[in-house]
Amino acid sequence: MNEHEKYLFDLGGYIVVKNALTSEQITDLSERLEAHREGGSKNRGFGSDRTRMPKDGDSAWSAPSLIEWGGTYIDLIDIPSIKPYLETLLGTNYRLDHDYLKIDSDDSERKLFLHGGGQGAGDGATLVGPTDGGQCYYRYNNGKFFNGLVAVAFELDTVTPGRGGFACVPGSHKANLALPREWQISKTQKDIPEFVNRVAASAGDAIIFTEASLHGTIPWEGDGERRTIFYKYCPHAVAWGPSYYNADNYGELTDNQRSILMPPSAFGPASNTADIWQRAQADQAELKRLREEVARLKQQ
Ligand SMILES: O=C(O)CCC(=O)C(=O)O
Repeated sequence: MNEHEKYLFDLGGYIVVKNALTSEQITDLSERLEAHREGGSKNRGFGSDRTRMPKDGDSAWSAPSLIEWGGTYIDLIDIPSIKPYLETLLGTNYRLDHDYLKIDSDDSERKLFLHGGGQGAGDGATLVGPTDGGQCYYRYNNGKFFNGLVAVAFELDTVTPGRGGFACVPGSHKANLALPREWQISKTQKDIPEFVNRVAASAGDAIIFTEASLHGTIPWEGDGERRTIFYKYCPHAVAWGPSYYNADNYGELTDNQRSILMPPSAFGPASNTADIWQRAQADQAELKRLREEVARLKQQ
Protein backbone atom coordinates (compact mmCIF):
# COMPACT_ATOMS: atom_id res chain seq x y z
CA MET A 1 0.00 0.00 0.00
CA ASN A 2 1.78 3.13 -1.17
CA GLU A 3 1.74 6.57 0.47
CA HIS A 4 -0.94 7.91 -1.89
CA GLU A 5 -3.22 4.97 -1.16
CA LYS A 6 -2.67 5.35 2.59
CA TYR A 7 -3.52 9.03 2.37
CA LEU A 8 -6.68 8.38 0.37
CA PHE A 9 -7.84 5.56 2.66
CA ASP A 10 -7.35 7.69 5.76
CA LEU A 11 -9.17 10.58 4.07
CA GLY A 12 -12.08 8.72 2.50
CA GLY A 13 -12.39 5.33 4.25
CA TYR A 14 -12.03 3.30 1.06
CA ILE A 15 -9.87 2.75 -2.01
CA VAL A 16 -10.27 0.92 -5.30
CA VAL A 17 -7.52 -1.58 -6.17
CA LYS A 18 -7.52 -1.86 -9.95
CA ASN A 19 -7.08 -5.34 -11.47
CA ALA A 20 -6.92 -7.17 -8.17
CA LEU A 21 -8.10 -10.28 -10.05
CA THR A 22 -6.66 -11.70 -13.28
CA SER A 23 -9.04 -12.56 -16.11
CA GLU A 24 -8.46 -16.29 -15.34
CA GLN A 25 -9.50 -15.70 -11.74
CA ILE A 26 -12.62 -13.79 -12.81
CA THR A 27 -13.55 -16.64 -15.14
CA ASP A 28 -13.05 -19.29 -12.46
CA LEU A 29 -15.02 -17.34 -9.82
CA SER A 30 -17.76 -16.65 -12.31
CA GLU A 31 -18.04 -20.25 -13.55
CA ARG A 32 -18.20 -21.64 -10.03
CA LEU A 33 -20.91 -19.12 -9.16
CA GLU A 34 -22.94 -19.86 -12.27
CA ALA A 35 -22.74 -23.61 -11.55
CA HIS A 36 -24.58 -22.86 -8.29
CA ARG A 37 -27.24 -20.89 -10.13
CA GLU A 38 -27.95 -23.64 -12.68
CA GLY A 39 -31.49 -24.95 -12.58
CA GLY A 40 -32.94 -21.44 -12.54
CA SER A 41 -32.13 -20.70 -8.89
CA LYS A 42 -33.39 -17.25 -8.01
CA ASN A 43 -30.82 -16.95 -5.24
CA ARG A 44 -29.31 -13.49 -5.02
CA GLY A 45 -26.95 -14.29 -2.14
CA PHE A 46 -24.43 -17.00 -1.31
CA GLY A 47 -21.96 -17.58 1.50
CA SER A 48 -22.97 -15.91 4.72
CA ASP A 49 -22.27 -13.20 7.24
CA ARG A 50 -21.90 -16.20 9.61
CA THR A 51 -24.77 -15.06 11.81
CA ARG A 52 -26.99 -17.95 10.66
CA MET A 53 -26.64 -21.72 10.90
CA PRO A 54 -27.32 -23.80 7.79
CA LYS A 55 -30.91 -25.10 7.75
CA ASP A 56 -29.97 -28.66 6.95
CA GLY A 57 -26.98 -30.91 6.61
CA ASP A 58 -23.91 -29.80 8.47
CA SER A 59 -24.30 -30.51 12.16
CA ALA A 60 -20.85 -29.21 13.02
CA TRP A 61 -21.99 -25.71 13.98
CA SER A 62 -20.36 -23.90 11.12
CA ALA A 63 -22.00 -21.50 8.64
CA PRO A 64 -22.11 -21.52 4.84
CA SER A 65 -19.05 -20.10 3.10
CA LEU A 66 -17.98 -19.41 -0.48
CA ILE A 67 -14.74 -21.22 0.38
CA GLU A 68 -16.71 -24.46 -0.02
CA TRP A 69 -16.80 -23.71 -3.78
CA GLY A 70 -13.03 -24.28 -3.99
CA GLY A 71 -10.62 -22.99 -6.68
CA THR A 72 -10.18 -19.22 -6.65
CA TYR A 73 -12.67 -18.89 -3.76
CA ILE A 74 -9.97 -20.54 -1.64
CA ASP A 75 -7.21 -18.37 -3.15
CA LEU A 76 -9.13 -15.21 -2.20
CA ILE A 77 -8.54 -15.95 1.50
CA ASP A 78 -4.91 -14.91 1.07
CA ILE A 79 -4.57 -13.31 -2.36
CA PRO A 80 -1.21 -11.53 -3.01
CA SER A 81 -2.83 -8.50 -4.72
CA ILE A 82 -4.76 -7.67 -1.51
CA LYS A 83 -2.50 -8.99 1.26
CA PRO A 84 -0.28 -5.84 1.56
CA TYR A 85 -3.40 -3.70 2.02
CA LEU A 86 -4.80 -5.93 4.76
CA GLU A 87 -1.45 -6.04 6.55
CA THR A 88 -1.33 -2.24 6.53
CA LEU A 89 -4.94 -1.75 7.59
CA LEU A 90 -5.24 -4.59 10.13
CA GLY A 91 -1.70 -5.52 11.15
CA THR A 92 -0.19 -8.94 10.58
CA ASN A 93 -2.07 -12.12 11.53
CA TYR A 94 -5.46 -10.70 10.60
CA ARG A 95 -8.34 -13.17 10.29
CA LEU A 96 -11.16 -13.75 7.81
CA ASP A 97 -14.39 -13.08 9.70
CA HIS A 98 -17.03 -13.81 7.05
CA ASP A 99 -17.66 -13.98 3.32
CA TYR A 100 -20.61 -13.70 1.00
CA LEU A 101 -21.59 -12.96 -2.57
CA LYS A 102 -24.47 -10.84 -3.70
CA ILE A 103 -26.06 -10.20 -7.07
CA ASP A 104 -27.61 -6.84 -7.84
CA SER A 105 -29.99 -6.68 -10.78
CA ASP A 106 -33.45 -5.65 -11.77
CA ASP A 107 -34.90 -8.45 -9.57
CA SER A 108 -32.99 -7.55 -6.41
CA GLU A 109 -34.19 -5.47 -3.52
CA ARG A 110 -33.40 -1.92 -4.54
CA LYS A 111 -32.77 0.74 -1.98
CA LEU A 112 -29.69 2.41 -0.58
CA PHE A 113 -29.48 1.79 3.16
CA LEU A 114 -26.53 3.76 4.54
CA HIS A 115 -25.09 1.92 7.55
CA GLY A 116 -21.94 2.29 9.64
CA GLY A 117 -20.45 5.61 10.47
CA GLY A 118 -17.52 6.80 12.43
CA GLN A 119 -16.88 7.08 16.10
CA GLY A 120 -20.00 5.25 17.21
CA ALA A 121 -22.04 7.71 15.19
CA GLY A 122 -23.93 5.22 13.00
CA ASP A 123 -27.56 4.30 13.22
CA GLY A 124 -28.67 2.68 16.49
CA ALA A 125 -30.43 -0.16 14.67
CA THR A 126 -27.42 -1.56 12.79
CA LEU A 127 -24.50 -3.67 13.90
CA VAL A 128 -21.99 -1.22 12.50
CA GLY A 129 -23.01 1.77 14.61
CA PRO A 130 -23.16 2.62 18.30
CA THR A 131 -24.79 -0.75 19.10
CA ASP A 132 -21.95 -2.65 17.46
CA GLY A 133 -20.03 -3.42 20.63
CA GLY A 134 -17.18 -1.31 19.32
CA GLN A 135 -15.76 -3.72 16.76
CA CYS A 136 -16.22 -1.54 13.65
CA TYR A 137 -13.76 1.12 14.73
CA TYR A 138 -11.32 3.20 12.72
CA ARG A 139 -8.25 4.95 14.18
CA TYR A 140 -4.85 6.13 12.96
CA ASN A 141 -2.19 6.49 15.65
CA ASN A 142 1.60 6.59 15.69
CA GLY A 143 1.88 5.82 11.99
CA LYS A 144 -0.47 2.81 12.16
CA PHE A 145 -3.98 2.10 10.95
CA PHE A 146 -6.44 0.44 13.33
CA ASN A 147 -9.62 -1.03 11.83
CA GLY A 148 -12.10 -3.40 13.44
CA LEU A 149 -13.57 -4.79 10.22
CA VAL A 150 -12.28 -4.27 6.67
CA ALA A 151 -14.31 -5.39 3.65
CA VAL A 152 -12.81 -6.42 0.32
CA ALA A 153 -15.45 -6.32 -2.44
CA PHE A 154 -14.25 -8.16 -5.57
CA GLU A 155 -16.24 -7.11 -8.61
CA LEU A 156 -16.96 -9.78 -11.25
CA ASP A 157 -18.71 -7.33 -13.59
CA THR A 158 -17.99 -3.82 -14.78
CA VAL A 159 -20.54 -1.47 -13.27
CA THR A 160 -20.88 1.62 -15.41
CA PRO A 161 -21.93 4.85 -13.68
CA GLY A 162 -25.68 5.13 -13.34
CA ARG A 163 -26.42 1.41 -12.98
CA GLY A 164 -25.59 0.83 -9.31
CA GLY A 165 -22.66 -0.41 -7.24
CA PHE A 166 -20.94 0.58 -4.03
CA ALA A 167 -21.88 3.82 -2.29
CA CYS A 168 -20.24 5.51 0.67
CA VAL A 169 -19.96 8.80 2.46
CA PRO A 170 -16.26 9.68 2.22
CA GLY A 171 -14.78 10.65 5.57
CA SER A 172 -17.73 9.29 7.56
CA HIS A 173 -15.46 6.75 9.32
CA LYS A 174 -14.25 9.76 11.31
CA ALA A 175 -17.68 11.35 11.84
CA ASN A 176 -18.76 12.28 15.34
CA LEU A 177 -22.45 12.79 14.69
CA ALA A 178 -25.11 10.33 13.56
CA LEU A 179 -26.41 10.49 10.00
CA PRO A 180 -29.76 12.34 10.02
CA ARG A 181 -32.47 9.67 9.62
CA GLU A 182 -34.00 11.21 6.51
CA TRP A 183 -30.72 10.60 4.64
CA GLN A 184 -30.40 6.97 5.61
CA ILE A 185 -32.61 5.32 2.99
CA SER A 186 -32.88 6.25 -0.70
CA LYS A 187 -35.40 4.28 -2.73
CA THR A 188 -34.18 5.46 -6.12
CA GLN A 189 -30.94 6.89 -7.43
CA LYS A 190 -32.42 10.35 -7.72
CA ASP A 191 -33.18 10.35 -3.96
CA ILE A 192 -29.51 9.76 -3.05
CA PRO A 193 -28.03 12.78 -1.25
CA GLU A 194 -25.27 14.58 -3.15
CA PHE A 195 -22.63 13.93 -0.49
CA VAL A 196 -22.79 10.17 -1.18
CA ASN A 197 -20.02 8.85 -3.47
CA ARG A 198 -21.00 6.37 -6.17
CA VAL A 199 -17.88 4.29 -6.67
CA ALA A 200 -17.31 2.99 -10.20
CA ALA A 201 -15.37 -0.25 -10.66
CA SER A 202 -14.43 -2.60 -13.47
CA ALA A 203 -14.55 -6.37 -13.49
CA GLY A 204 -11.54 -7.59 -11.49
CA ASP A 205 -11.24 -4.47 -9.32
CA ALA A 206 -11.51 -4.71 -5.54
CA ILE A 207 -13.03 -2.00 -3.39
CA ILE A 208 -11.49 -2.05 0.08
CA PHE A 209 -13.47 -0.16 2.70
CA THR A 210 -13.62 0.16 6.45
CA GLU A 211 -16.95 -0.87 7.95
CA ALA A 212 -16.64 2.25 10.11
CA SER A 213 -17.58 4.20 6.98
CA LEU A 214 -21.22 4.90 6.11
CA HIS A 215 -21.84 2.72 3.09
CA GLY A 216 -24.40 0.69 1.18
CA THR A 217 -25.55 -0.42 -2.27
CA ILE A 218 -26.87 1.96 -4.92
CA PRO A 219 -30.37 0.93 -6.10
CA TRP A 220 -29.89 -0.97 -9.38
CA GLU A 221 -31.21 0.86 -12.42
CA GLY A 222 -30.61 -0.60 -15.84
CA ASP A 223 -29.94 -3.98 -17.36
CA GLY A 224 -27.41 -6.70 -16.55
CA GLU A 225 -26.06 -7.68 -13.16
CA ARG A 226 -23.46 -6.76 -10.60
CA ARG A 227 -21.96 -9.87 -8.98
CA THR A 228 -19.78 -8.94 -6.02
CA ILE A 229 -17.80 -11.19 -3.67
CA PHE A 230 -17.20 -9.85 -0.16
CA TYR A 231 -14.39 -11.18 2.05
CA LYS A 232 -14.35 -9.33 5.38
CA TYR A 233 -11.36 -9.33 7.71
CA CYS A 234 -10.70 -8.41 11.36
CA PRO A 235 -7.48 -8.00 13.36
CA HIS A 236 -6.57 -11.31 14.99
CA ALA A 237 -8.18 -10.45 18.34
CA VAL A 238 -11.49 -9.10 16.98
CA ALA A 239 -14.67 -10.79 15.71
CA TRP A 240 -17.80 -9.50 14.03
CA GLY A 241 -19.56 -12.80 13.27
CA PRO A 242 -20.44 -15.31 16.00
CA SER A 243 -19.67 -18.45 13.96
CA TYR A 244 -16.05 -19.31 13.20
CA TYR A 245 -14.60 -21.18 10.27
CA ASN A 246 -13.50 -24.77 10.66
CA ALA A 247 -10.41 -24.90 8.44
CA ASP A 248 -10.81 -28.69 8.18
CA ASN A 249 -14.02 -28.22 6.16
CA TYR A 250 -12.52 -26.89 2.94
CA GLY A 251 -10.02 -29.47 1.67
CA GLU A 252 -6.37 -28.66 1.32
CA LEU A 253 -5.32 -25.20 2.50
CA THR A 254 -1.92 -23.55 2.90
CA ASP A 255 -0.62 -22.82 6.41
CA ASN A 256 -1.32 -19.10 5.85
CA GLN A 257 -4.86 -19.75 4.71
CA ARG A 258 -5.47 -21.95 7.77
CA SER A 259 -4.17 -19.31 10.13
CA ILE A 260 -6.36 -16.62 8.47
CA LEU A 261 -9.37 -18.84 9.25
CA MET A 262 -8.52 -18.94 12.97
CA PRO A 263 -11.08 -17.72 15.50
CA PRO A 264 -10.18 -14.53 17.39
CA SER A 265 -7.45 -14.55 19.99
CA ALA A 266 -5.03 -12.07 21.49
CA PHE A 267 -2.30 -14.53 20.54
CA GLY A 268 -3.15 -14.80 16.85
CA PRO A 269 -2.01 -18.04 15.28
CA ALA A 270 0.55 -18.83 18.04
CA SER A 271 1.10 -22.56 18.37
CA ASN A 272 -0.65 -22.89 21.76
CA THR A 273 -3.87 -21.24 20.52
CA ALA A 274 -3.68 -23.09 17.20
CA ASP A 275 -3.63 -26.33 19.20
CA ILE A 276 -6.76 -25.32 21.12
CA TRP A 277 -8.63 -24.62 17.93
CA GLN A 278 -7.36 -27.74 16.20
CA ARG A 279 -8.77 -29.74 19.12
CA ALA A 280 -12.15 -27.94 18.82
CA GLN A 281 -12.23 -28.70 15.07
CA ALA A 282 -11.43 -32.35 15.66
CA ASP A 283 -14.22 -32.50 18.29
CA GLN A 284 -16.64 -30.99 15.77
CA ALA A 285 -15.72 -33.66 13.25
CA GLU A 286 -16.21 -36.42 15.84
CA LEU A 287 -19.57 -34.95 16.91
CA LYS A 288 -20.70 -34.84 13.31
CA ARG A 289 -19.62 -38.46 12.78
CA LEU A 290 -21.47 -39.61 15.91
CA ARG A 291 -24.66 -37.73 14.96
CA GLU A 292 -24.62 -39.27 11.49
CA GLU A 293 -24.10 -42.71 13.05
CA VAL A 294 -27.05 -42.19 15.44
CA ALA A 295 -29.26 -41.02 12.54
CA ARG A 296 -28.28 -44.10 10.52
CA LEU A 297 -29.02 -46.47 13.43
CA LYS A 298 -32.42 -44.82 13.99
CA GLN A 299 -33.35 -45.54 10.39
CA GLN A 300 -32.59 -49.27 10.68
O1 LIG B 1 -22.98 -3.33 -2.37
C1 LIG B 1 -21.98 -2.97 -1.75
O2 LIG B 1 -20.87 -2.89 -2.27
C2 LIG B 1 -22.09 -2.63 -0.26
C3 LIG B 1 -22.37 -3.83 0.57
C4 LIG B 1 -22.59 -3.51 2.01
O3 LIG B 1 -23.30 -2.59 2.33
C5 LIG B 1 -21.94 -4.30 3.05
O4 LIG B 1 -21.25 -5.26 2.73
O5 LIG B 1 -22.09 -3.99 4.25
